[in-house]
Formats: sequence, structure tokens, C-alpha cells
Amino acid sequence: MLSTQIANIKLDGYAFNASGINNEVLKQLEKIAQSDSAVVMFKSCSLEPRKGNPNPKYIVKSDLIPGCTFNSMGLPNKGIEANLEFIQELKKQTQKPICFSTVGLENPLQENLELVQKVQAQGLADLIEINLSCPNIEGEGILGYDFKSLKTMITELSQVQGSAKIGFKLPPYTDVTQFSQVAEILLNSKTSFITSINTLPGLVIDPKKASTVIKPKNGQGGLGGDFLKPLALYNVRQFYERLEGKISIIGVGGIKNGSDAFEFLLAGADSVQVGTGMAHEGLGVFEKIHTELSAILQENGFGSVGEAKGRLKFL
Ligand code: RRO
Repeated sequence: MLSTQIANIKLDGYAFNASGINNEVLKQLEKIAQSDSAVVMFKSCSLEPRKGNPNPKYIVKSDLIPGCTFNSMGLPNKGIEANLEFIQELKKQTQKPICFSTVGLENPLQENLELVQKVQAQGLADLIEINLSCPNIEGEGILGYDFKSLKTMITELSQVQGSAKIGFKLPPYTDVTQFSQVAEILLNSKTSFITSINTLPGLVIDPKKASTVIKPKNGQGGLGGDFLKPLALYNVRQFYERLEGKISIIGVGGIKNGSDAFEFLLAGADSVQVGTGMAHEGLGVFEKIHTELSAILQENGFGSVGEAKGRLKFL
């Protein structure tokens, strides 16, 4: 049986569901709890319920982007009050750690503060992933690229201590100066974990129709899946080299089998999340990843996840 830890929270398994894929309502969350996912991860939640962007807003599979998904969901979610009830129900049904997810819109700091305080006051969640990287809010930039706001958000929000450890979901970064700046902010805060990376902003065009493929934001959205894996591995490794083992790292981007998960483990990820892999293969993907990863660890002479973590070889 594989096990790992995120900020001292023990996980039975290494992989769990990424936010945003079939985890918006209680029925879907219950199915995740019953699967081999190591954590029950929630859809990012705002203070008020939201319907999200106009359709079509989600491409699950297309030859235009093999192995990928593309979305501009626009944060559909049931709002904080309903989501707190979902946590309460799930706690009766599962021992698995629960990772809540919060997002702020017009006033991200204030709204996230209120959300995190409500979750901490309830005292049932194990982890809170604060989403600083949604690419799909009309008229708004990605918070994680505005380093001044990022510093304030990470510093203030990581201080709201309670039953849940606080972490941040980050956008894909591409330059060493970005990793250094973000790592410094994180190390000077009370952050327990990061999740790296969110979807990559992009534009998908269907040449046969000379058209975009989704409606919101003139066809721009977030790309997930196969195309992301090298970028996600790069992000995990860059943070692993800078965070001195003080902040746990959850890798996400293009993981669909045990070999992919092993690559993230070698890069330094404490755990991984699966989004597109779950959209394409369903909840069975977690058992598959765990079975395959166990075999790979054994073949390579590693007795545990911890033994292999970060043990990437260089030429
Ligand atoms: O709901 C979304 O449009 C969405 C979010 Br909040 C996010 O963080 N990442 C993404 O690809 N879509």
C-alpha cells in the first residue's frame, strides 16, 4: 500500500482528483470518496453560488488537442454554504483527508479570507487549497502572475490557521526568476503546501470551421493533459529545489498512469493530482496509477514513496 504525506497529513495512496473535474456536487464527491483517490478534493468555491460561463465551455476530447482537455468553465460552484454541508456529509462517509478549494473574484483577498475563516471555523477540512491561478474569469488576470498581490495573498491567507493546513494552487511559471520570487514569498509565509500547476492559458482553433471551439473570452481557455506534463515537471522541480523540504509539493499536469506519477515523484512531488486523466478514464484511473506506481517503485528498488522522492538522476 502506497502512502505519502502533505504537510503532515497522511495519505493512503499518492494520487488524487484535481479540482474542477466532476467534483462540484455531493454525489460526485461521494463517488471520489469511494474510489482509490487518496484525498477528496473539492471544486473551487466562491462565497455565492455561480453558474459559470456560457456554453460551449469545455472540450473533454478532441483531435485538435490529443490527450488534452480545454475549458473556460468560469468557476461554476454551489457557493460556500452548500459546500460546508458537503464537507459535513462526507466526513460521515469517509476517513480520507478532505481538501477544500477557495477562490476570490472581485476582491480576492477579502473573499478568500472570509471563505478560509468559514472553513476553519467549521473545523472539518484537512487541507485548503487557495486557487490563485484560474485563467477563466472574464476581465481578470491570473493572480499568481501579479507578484505584489501574490505576496499579500500568500502572507495574509496562510496565517488563518485552524484544522486545515493552508496551501496555494499556482499557475505555470516559465522562468527561473519567477520561481525564485515565488519561493521566497512562500518560505516567508506559513504556507504548508503548493499545488503546481493549474491549466495553461491557450487558444484552440478548428481550421475546418475557421472558428474557436469554446464560447467564453473569444475562445481562450485553460489547457490540461498531455501537453502540460513537461511544463508541470519543470515547475515541480524548480520549486523542489527552492522550498528546502519545508513546504509540500503537489504536482499536477498530464498524469494518467503510474509512469507519469513516478516522473513527478522523481522531480520531487509529495503527491499528485489527476484532472484530464480522470476526465478521460473515469475514477478507475486512481487504482491504475497506484498499482502501476507500486510496481515501478519495486522494480527500481525503492521501498517507499519517500525513498524515491526527488531522486532524479542527471546526465
Ligand atoms: O472554473 C474554471 O474555469 C477553472 C478554474 Br476555477 C481553474 O482554476 N482552472 C481552470 O482550468 N478552470
